[in-house]
Amino acid sequence: MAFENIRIESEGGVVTLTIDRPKALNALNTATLREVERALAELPADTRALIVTGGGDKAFVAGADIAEMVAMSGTQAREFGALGHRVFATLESLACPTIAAMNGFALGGGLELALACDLVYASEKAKMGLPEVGLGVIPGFGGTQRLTRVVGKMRAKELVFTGERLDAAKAKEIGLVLDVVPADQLMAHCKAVAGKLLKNGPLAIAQAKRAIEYGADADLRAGNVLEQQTFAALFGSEDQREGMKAFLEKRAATFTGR
Ligand code: DAK
Repeated sequence: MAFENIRIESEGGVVTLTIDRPKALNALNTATLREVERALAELPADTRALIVTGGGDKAFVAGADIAEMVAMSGTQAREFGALGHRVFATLESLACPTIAAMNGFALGGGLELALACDLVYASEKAKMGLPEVGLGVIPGFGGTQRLTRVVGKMRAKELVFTGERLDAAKAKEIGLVLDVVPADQLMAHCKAVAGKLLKNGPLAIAQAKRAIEYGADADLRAGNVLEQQTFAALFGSEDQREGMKAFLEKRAATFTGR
């Protein structure tokens, strides 16, 4: 698959998707979002983890593309917003875990992209925020919703109303990123996390992700029903038999994802 604005690399079940328009600090325009959409639809069947990062040495993603948005009509903005929402929802719904390796500026749509990933790790030089109100608009790719669910309503309001840019340490303090690592160790760190996931049953991780994702937006009783169903759904799978047999036989499990 040929792409102009992104790169896809795959190694041992870990796919790395790099938004790669360093001249525009990896800003998301329609063409880039369409390429991400296509890449997600065409992920290799054996993908066990996806790492999302930015090309060049400055930015993860500096936002939606302001040069493309400046002259949009309301109808075009609706289409652009729908595309972004669709792509980020697809990313969020992947069965495999997704990791944002936030290697620099993650502003506007860039932070929204990270927020659609399961786990976010930042380099020490990452800077993030939702500065859209300074451009006369509001976050349009899910930022008002996903940020609120991660950091709470009041902190989300502060960040969206002020458009303030946080450094990585402050972002970690408020739970917006999991860990902060030196820039030259970020990818190794994310790959090491992916390596830990690879040892576990992919079907189990997929069901756990589903229970947490859907359960987080449900009331406790509905969430617990969902957990019971996803738990039961794993029984009878080859992975469940293999995982438990391997424990009893005191050996490492070999999971097939079936
Ligand atoms: N869009 C387009 N180009 C961008 C860009 C962006 N978001 N960010 C940077 N660039 C371009 C710059 O224009 C510059 O291009 P040239 O002048 O070289 O042609 C190049 O990248 C390098 O940027 P700088 O020269 O500015 O680099 P600096 O190191 O000086 O500054 C910076 C880095 C990240 C602080 C600065 O570039 C910056 O402030 N960038 C804009 C950040 C930003 O405001 N991001 C939020 C974008 S708004 C919606 C849908 C979506 C959204 C809203 C509504 N609807 C459907 C309604 C989402 C909105 C956003 O994400």
